[in-house]
This record gives sequence, C-alpha cells and structure tokens, in this order.
Amino acid sequence: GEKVRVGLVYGGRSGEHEVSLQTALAVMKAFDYSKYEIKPFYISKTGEWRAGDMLLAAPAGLEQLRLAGSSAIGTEALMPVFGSQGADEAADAADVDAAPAPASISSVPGKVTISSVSTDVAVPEAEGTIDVVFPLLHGTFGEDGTIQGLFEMANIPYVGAGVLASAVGMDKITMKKIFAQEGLPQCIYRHFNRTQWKKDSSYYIMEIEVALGYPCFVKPANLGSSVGISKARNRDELIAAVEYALRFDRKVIVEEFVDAREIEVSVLGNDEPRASVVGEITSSSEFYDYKAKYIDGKSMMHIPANITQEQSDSVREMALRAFLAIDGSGLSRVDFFLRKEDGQIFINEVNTMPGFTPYSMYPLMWKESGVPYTELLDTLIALAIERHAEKQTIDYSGGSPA
Ligand code: G1L
Repeated sequence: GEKVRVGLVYGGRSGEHEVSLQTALAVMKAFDYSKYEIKPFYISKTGEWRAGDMLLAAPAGLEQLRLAGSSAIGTEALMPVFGSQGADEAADAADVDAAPAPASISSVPGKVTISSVSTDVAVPEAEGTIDVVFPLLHGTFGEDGTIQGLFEMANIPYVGAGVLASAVGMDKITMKKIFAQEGLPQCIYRHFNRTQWKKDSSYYIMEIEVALGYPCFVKPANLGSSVGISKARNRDELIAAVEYALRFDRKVIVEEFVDAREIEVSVLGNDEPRASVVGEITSSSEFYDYKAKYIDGKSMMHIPANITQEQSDSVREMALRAFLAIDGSGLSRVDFFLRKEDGQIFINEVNTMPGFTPYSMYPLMWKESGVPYTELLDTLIALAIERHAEKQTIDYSGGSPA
C-alpha cells in the first residue's frame, strides 16, 4: 500500500544543533524505506526553516542535511504542509467559518511566504503533505513544548511527548513538584527565581546551608542542557554558582550532593507504557557534565546495570509512575540516583528528548530489552498516530449542540 510520509525536523537554535543533525542522519539511515518516505525540515542556527524534497533513501552525509539548495520557508508555511491531512476533519468538527482557509505557499526571491491567495510559485499539495512528524530537537523558541504546540495547531501527529510533558520535562522545579505529588523519592532541594534571590539571598543561603549543606549542586531550572551547572563547596562558591546559573535561566534549583550511582530506564508507550531493562552510567569526571557526556566521551554505559532484581523492579515501577505523572507519551528516559551508603533510590529527572542515536542510552536499553532501533522508530510512529487518532474523538465543542 501507500508509504507513510514522515517529516523529520532537526537542527534548531539550541546548543544541541550538531547533536540534532547527527541524530537525524542516524534516524534517516535506520528507516525502512519500503514503508516510509522522509521529508526533511532543517532549522538553521538563526532559526530559518528549510524544507527538502521527499527522500526515498537515506542521504549520504551530514552536509546534505543542511538543505543548502532549498529556500527558506516561514513557519506559517507549515500550516498547510502539515495541516492538510487533519484539515478535513477539523472543518467537519468546527464551524465552517473557523475552518482553515485554503492556502498556498508562494515565493519571493529568497523567501517563501504563505498566503490565502495564490501568488508566485505554488507548491503542489501532494508533494508537501506528511502523515506524521518526528521533532528531533529542543524547543526552537527557548522553552520546550513550543514546537509540539505548532504541530497541535496544525493538527498533525507528532512523535514523543505532548505540549505539557515537554514543558514539564524542561523545567526541573515543576517536575520535582509533580514527582513529590506522586510520592516519588527525591533528593533535598531548594529553588528560587532571580527576583527572590536579589531580595532575599541571605534567606536562601541560610535555607540551603541548613537543609542541604555543602557540597551542593546549583543548576538553572531549565533542563535544555547541562550548561550553567556547578558544584559549590562553600558560601562564596554558592553565591558565584547561583549568579552563574542565573545567566542561563531566571529560575535556579540547588540540590543536595548525593554520593550515588546513576541509573536510567527507557520508557515507551502512551497510556500503557513499558519500561526497558535498567542501565547505569559511570563517569570519570567529577559529575556527569556536558563535557563528560558529549565531548570527552569519558562516561561509560552498562546495560543491564549491575543492581539487584529488587532494585531493578523498583526503578522500573517508579519510571512508569513518573512518566504517567508528567502525562508522558511516546518515550522518555527516566534517570535515578542509587545512593551508595544505603541503596536508597531517588528519581532525578524525566527526559522527554533523550539522546537518540543508535549508540545512545535510550535506544541501547531497548535493544537489550529486545527492541532494535528500526522497530523503535516504527513503534514511536505508531504511538504518535494512535495518540492523534484518540484526540480526534474528543469533543472540543464546549458541549454546544451540533
Ligand atoms: F521525537 C522523539 F522521539 F520524541 C524525540 C525527540 C527528540 C526523541 C529524541 C529527541 N532527542 C533530541 O532531539 C536530541 C537530544 C538528539 C537533540 Cl535535542
């Protein structure tokens, strides 16, 4: 039958631009092209979007992914490109007036814009439409959930977490509040915003010293990357660490130091998620930082982790609870600390956009659990389509008569 048309969005303005590109290439190489066609969407570091031609086979290398030959498109252009498949149902469900106006993409030299009246060069509809989109990047606009919101508005199925889980997954403070409400064990922490710190730094310093002690870890609340994180061994270092973290976010979280092993689980599914075997990360660096993770390659993965059956069961159960608590969908990697002194398990974070090359922790834990990379892609796409289909059954009329 017909092949599934998958839009792959990658690049972006974040610091993980290159990681995203490498991941996109790995994903493109792993797809089964007898089942899928891939339409690449590249977002440059300046935030410019480029749409490539539909791919019937994997591209040879990274450079081709930058789509140098294609002209820029405005994000508005994504509405007809992505939205055409959902527009009919949307028009049926909504008032006729509220239905999206038929639109076309027109181009002026160097730029493509969208207009409800056809102007210069119209892109043939069948060329551009896609069935599902794979967003391989962090939020284009700084906070996460933004690109997911764009896909929601265009009514196109997309892989992974929705708006809420994506946003929660990026905010360490909100995430911890949800974990606490779910009764998940966590390390001790304090948090504040820039204004609170400016007004009351001595109060927060005292709180941190009494509740957490030294050393402690100071982090921007925003989990975009590990930039802005530092370890404080005394009051002077704490103040410097907070000021540093405030360069990257307006909210800061300070966590107690836990001498622990780092344990991770992959979760896959929507409302009935499954947990993979448990893995462990060991690092030679002082803490599992950006450099150790991506540059030095000093960290090591151990799958399965060398822990007891009881510990593994407990970690997997907590991972599923955490996933459901943040309203996860598609996938998440859930990270834990296993305290060395007593074996206590603490949840650290849920990552809705984990590393995703075939050599990353998330896919490797599934591989060890019997789900190879290509099957993982199939499952994620099926989950995206299922989730979208379920949403179509929801009554958004506000209860008004038909
Ligand atoms: F689309 C998924 F599956 F939800 C998804 C999205 C993003 C999986 C993994 C990622 N990860 C990344 O995009 C990245 C960490 C490679 C770059 Cl930010």
